[in-house]
Amino acid sequence: MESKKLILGLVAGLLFGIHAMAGEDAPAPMIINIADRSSVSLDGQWKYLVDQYGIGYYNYRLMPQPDKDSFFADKSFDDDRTKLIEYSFDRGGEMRVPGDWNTQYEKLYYYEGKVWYRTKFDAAPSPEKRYFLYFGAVNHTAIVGLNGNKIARHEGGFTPFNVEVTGRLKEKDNSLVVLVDNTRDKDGIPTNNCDWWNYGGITRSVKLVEVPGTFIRDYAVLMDKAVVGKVRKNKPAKHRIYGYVNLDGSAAAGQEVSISVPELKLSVKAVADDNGHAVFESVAAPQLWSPDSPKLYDVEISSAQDKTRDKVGFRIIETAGDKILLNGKEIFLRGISVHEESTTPVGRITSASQNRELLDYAKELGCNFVRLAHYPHNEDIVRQAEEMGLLVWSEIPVYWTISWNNPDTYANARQQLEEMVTRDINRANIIIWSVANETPISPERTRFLAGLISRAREMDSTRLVSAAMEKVAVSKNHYTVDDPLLEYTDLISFNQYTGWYGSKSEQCDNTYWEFPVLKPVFISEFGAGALYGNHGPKTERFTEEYMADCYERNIRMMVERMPGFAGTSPWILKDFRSPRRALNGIQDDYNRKGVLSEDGHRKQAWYVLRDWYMDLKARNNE
Ligand code: GCB
Repeated sequence: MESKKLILGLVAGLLFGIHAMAGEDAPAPMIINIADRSSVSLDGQWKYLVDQYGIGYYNYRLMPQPDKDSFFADKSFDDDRTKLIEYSFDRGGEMRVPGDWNTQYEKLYYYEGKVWYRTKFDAAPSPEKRYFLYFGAVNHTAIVGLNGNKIARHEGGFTPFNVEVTGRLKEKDNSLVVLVDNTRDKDGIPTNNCDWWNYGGITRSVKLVEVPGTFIRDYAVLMDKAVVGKVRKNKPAKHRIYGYVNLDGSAAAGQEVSISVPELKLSVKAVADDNGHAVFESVAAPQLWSPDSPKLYDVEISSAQDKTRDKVGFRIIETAGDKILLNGKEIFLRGISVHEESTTPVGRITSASQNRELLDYAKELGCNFVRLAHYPHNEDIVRQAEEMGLLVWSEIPVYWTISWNNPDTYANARQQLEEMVTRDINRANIIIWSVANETPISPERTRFLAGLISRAREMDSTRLVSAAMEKVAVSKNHYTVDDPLLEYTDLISFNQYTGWYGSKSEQCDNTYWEFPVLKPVFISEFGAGALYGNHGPKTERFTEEYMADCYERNIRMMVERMPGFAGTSPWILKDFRSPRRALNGIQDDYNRKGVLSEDGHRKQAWYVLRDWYMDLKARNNE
């Protein structure tokens, strides 16, 4: 019966392109605040084998092989040279985890495809505990095998997942094999066409996490914007503090959990329902989190067997007409867009100091906001930004032309959205969830995105939800945004490249804007390209002078002729790798729209932007 099912599954998989095979279950539900859990790091040098044709997975008929014949078996030619075993991880090269493979070996610079990773580790499993393998991110698809068997599959290159391995660990020499595949896919999220480097690999940390039999899996501690009771002069107002705790384990149902914020004298208990879900509410008067005063409170969540600590902030973000209000006060978002790419060496970010470097640049520019484009960035950068008082726009890689009619594509976009929101729901600095970037308007696309927006709101009603849309010409000098998605978003947020794509800088001077609805206008991108150190007339493309001039004119245009202008995140903090940039001697595989070069040199446009932001800051007494 089982084998019949398997055969049917295989046939269905081949016919309908369903990828998951036996043993490739979805990961366990996400465990959050992983840094606070008891864990062992599995980071370091792993063994790797490049597998262009998928020979470690398929047989020569391109049928998936049983685990024992696949590379998940982790055999080696050297185990028994009388046998024909045509691989050996021990003979493979070493690959750093976390890290992208493209920048670790020159021969892998352009490589997209399958790479096998293997590490070995000892463990001391206790029968009372449960164990999970946690992956911060693997780009793009990961199939995880432990001690010879595939156990889970995850799709989505920028969000964490964990796989339960309770009862599967040995004391010595556990073999952890991960098949990583970053092949671009027309039906994927992102799809096969985008403007950033498709860095492959186990790009974020891996841990073995130990939790009690019934443990606190995830939770939210949020604040309602409505004020409770009377506000006393010079005292913070009282608000409803509410949220949930999800317990995971056989003893979850009916168990009591406690949530406390000692500094606020808040201590509340709740009881989990049959699904382990406990909701709570209380009242407190927190000092609100803001860029000027990024106040965070220690929170402790405890259950019969488990306890976890976190830091949370409380803030109110809302819109009123065409204004964005933070804690009831109008705020202008002085932002910058950022890719998760380091300066020296250039590659996927793998350390807290690389995160810090980018955020320090943003602070130096005078920003109070960063757009973490175009996918969920690592958790540490969000947390550091929170401590530094930087507001965040966080987005999923629904970018350009997605397969809007494919239900699997939608399911994956929704899964990535849920993973992003679940991981970061307690981060006060995130004020905008974005579900898409520059997607072409059609009824299918609007249905797809409206579905994601409504899911984001269902999971979290304390933030704004939006998408980076596009402008459209009403007449030669007159632009608007005419997108049915505006009905669903909180902002008129869109990218506009006046002066760069399709026009010259002067175009900014006589471009006029008007919008069909009264909502805050947020320019999620504008910009121009320049090679650092390339000088010439301001009419010559890719000179610093052109870029600086284009910035100046854009800023003037937005400030003077864009009604409801409430903030911007120019494109982009630093030059970043992109396969779409083929102009040798100038681009050399880099998108040159950074106000910094790829290694952190300031271009003239940096100073234009910084002067504007510093001036705004001074005028607001910030
Ligand atoms: C955009 C995209 C961004 C690109 C940028 C560009 O509109 O959102 O991902 O990198 O333009 O440089 O063309």
